[in-house]
Formats: sequence, structure tokens, C-alpha cells
Amino acid sequence: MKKVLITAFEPFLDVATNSSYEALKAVPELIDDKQVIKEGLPVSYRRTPEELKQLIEKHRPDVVISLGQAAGRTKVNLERVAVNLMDANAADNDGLVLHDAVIAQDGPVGYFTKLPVRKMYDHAQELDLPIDFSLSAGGYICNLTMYTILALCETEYPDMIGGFIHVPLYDGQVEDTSKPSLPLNVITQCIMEMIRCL
Ligand code: PCA
Repeated sequence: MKKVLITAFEPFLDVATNSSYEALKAVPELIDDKQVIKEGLPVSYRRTPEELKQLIEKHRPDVVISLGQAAGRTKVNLERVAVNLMDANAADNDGLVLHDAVIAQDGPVGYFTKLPVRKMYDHAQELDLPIDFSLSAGGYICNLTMYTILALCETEYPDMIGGFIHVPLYDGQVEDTSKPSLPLNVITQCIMEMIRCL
């Protein structure tokens, strides 16, 4: 049976919940022939990479996908690339703000995901699910997490593949209904169908 580690983040900034975490809660632990292991991650430049490494070491998954919340996005986004950069105006949950900082001094400028994102996208189109590609996971903790996963796949775990999926806010999180959001169960369904493609 294929082992799939899925992580989601704790809340950050001024939103009391994190849509990635809320959506992941409802994902079953068995999808077809895949065992789904669900874990939470902090929103911290300093702590997140180490916690992620420990989770991978503990579970030894075949696939690792991290989920993160992206306010302002209208669809679930399959991230294609992680870049070697930490740069965001927002502070992390430890109060740290970083600009123009590299993740890995001697690391490559970026990594492409090896997740079957085209297959995932086509599957989503067939089911009429709100899913699209994205060429940037930003410069904050989500990009750092994706870069950390892909660096581990490249170096220590050559048989593992991984990537990152950004999800919009869910309906209950936005008071101003002109701001983009999706029903929470639709976000959960998107995640489940993406796991089915592995
Ligand atoms: N989203 C942030 C970090 C945690 C999360 O859920 C991001 O897009 O970087």
C-alpha cells in the first residue's frame, strides 16, 4: 500500500483558522489503495523545516504533499515550482520577518515538483473541480516547506516524490463575501481527488 503523508498548517496572521488544516481534517485515512497520514506543521521559518524532516523520517512516506492556505486565490492551486528564497512582508508565528534570504546557501535556485500535476489537473477538469496550476508558492513558509520537501526528495529520499497544494479560504472564514472563498467540503474533495491520482 502506498503511504501518503499530507501536512497542513496551524493558523497564522489575523485569521483564526487555517483552511488547509480544516479541509485536511475531513480527508479519510484510506483512499483507494493509499494510506493517508495527516500531520500539522507550525508557521515558522526556523521550526517548520526541522519538524517536516522529522515527520518524513518517522513515517517514511512514498509521497509527501503539504497543503497551505492562500487568501485571495479562487481555486485550489497545484504548485509546480519552489524557489530558493525567503522574502515576505508578513511575520511568521515567531514574529520573524525575512527579506532577500536564501533557504539553502549552496542549493539550486529552485526545484520542480515530480507530482503528477498534469494528471491531477486533467482529473479535476473531468470532475469539474476548481483546480488550477500555479507557478509560485510565494516567498513565505509554504514555499520554504515545498523547497524543503523537494530538496529531501533530491538528496536523502530518492524514491519519494512530493509537492505542494495551496487552497483558498473557505466560506466561513471570510466576512466580506466579495473576497474569494470555496465551500470547505469542496476543498476537501479536491484534496481527496488529488490523492486518488497518485
Ligand atoms: N500559508 C502560508 C504559510 C502557512 C499557510 O497556510 C503560505 O502561503 O506561505
